[in-house]
Amino acid sequence: MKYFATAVLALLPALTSAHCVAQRVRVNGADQGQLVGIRTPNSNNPIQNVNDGNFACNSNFHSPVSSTVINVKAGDKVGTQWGHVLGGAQIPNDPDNPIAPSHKGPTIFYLAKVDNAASATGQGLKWFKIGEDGLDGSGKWGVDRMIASGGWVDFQIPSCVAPGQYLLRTEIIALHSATKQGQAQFYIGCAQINISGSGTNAGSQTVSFPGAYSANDPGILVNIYDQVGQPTGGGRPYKIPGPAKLSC
Ligand SMILES: *[C@@H]1O[C@H](CO)[C@@H](O)[C@H](O)[C@H]1NC(C)=O
Ligand SMILES: [Cu+2]
Repeated sequence: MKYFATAVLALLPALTSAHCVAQRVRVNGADQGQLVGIRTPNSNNPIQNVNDGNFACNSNFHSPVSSTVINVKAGDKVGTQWGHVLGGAQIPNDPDNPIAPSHKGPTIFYLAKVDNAASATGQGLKWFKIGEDGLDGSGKWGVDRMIASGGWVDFQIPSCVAPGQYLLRTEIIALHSATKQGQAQFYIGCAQINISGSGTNAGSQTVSFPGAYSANDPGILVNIYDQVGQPTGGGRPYKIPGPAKLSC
């Protein structure tokens, strides 16, 4: 009995904080290193208020924040890696790394043009969506594909994006409790990139963060479960929040 009680208690922290943080960037598969060119919060707790003042890029970052701005070409595939905690696993064979599998939902990338990606805060920027992966026809989510990729989410920088420095906002929305307003979990990180190329588009259909999402968006206040309680969407299409993504 004593052993059982101890084992249950030992599980509790993992059960109550099965969250994640973005912590690495890769360019065409080349890992740039932990905390290089990306701001990673100290806490893996999600934001749940869509009007949170730090909804653009999160807050309370590991210090020092990287001064690296990662060079990419328009058309490159850029990825960000999520992990349960900084470094990935919190315990050996951590079942909640890169994120608890219960945390179904979409993965999304936005860009915002800035003068200096190393020093720009996320505040007051005009964001445009460049990548999104929601629910597919077999009931699998962007988060399922992120887990299968070892925490990586990759999207292509559209070839028409204008050269210059940008913040890349990587986002996961975990919808396991989203049937109640205010219970969707937003995981957010911002990478610092410098895009080269000959494109001319620095965003169409731009949005502000906070501002772009509302608490009762159909992709935020939503039941993802089917009739037998599986998180497959129940055959209903899932509408990823935010504007349409840029198409060149
Ligand atoms: C951004 O890329 C351009 C073109 O390659 C380069 O000239 C410039 O120095 C880069 N800026 C930074 C901050 O890396
Ligand atoms: Cu969580």
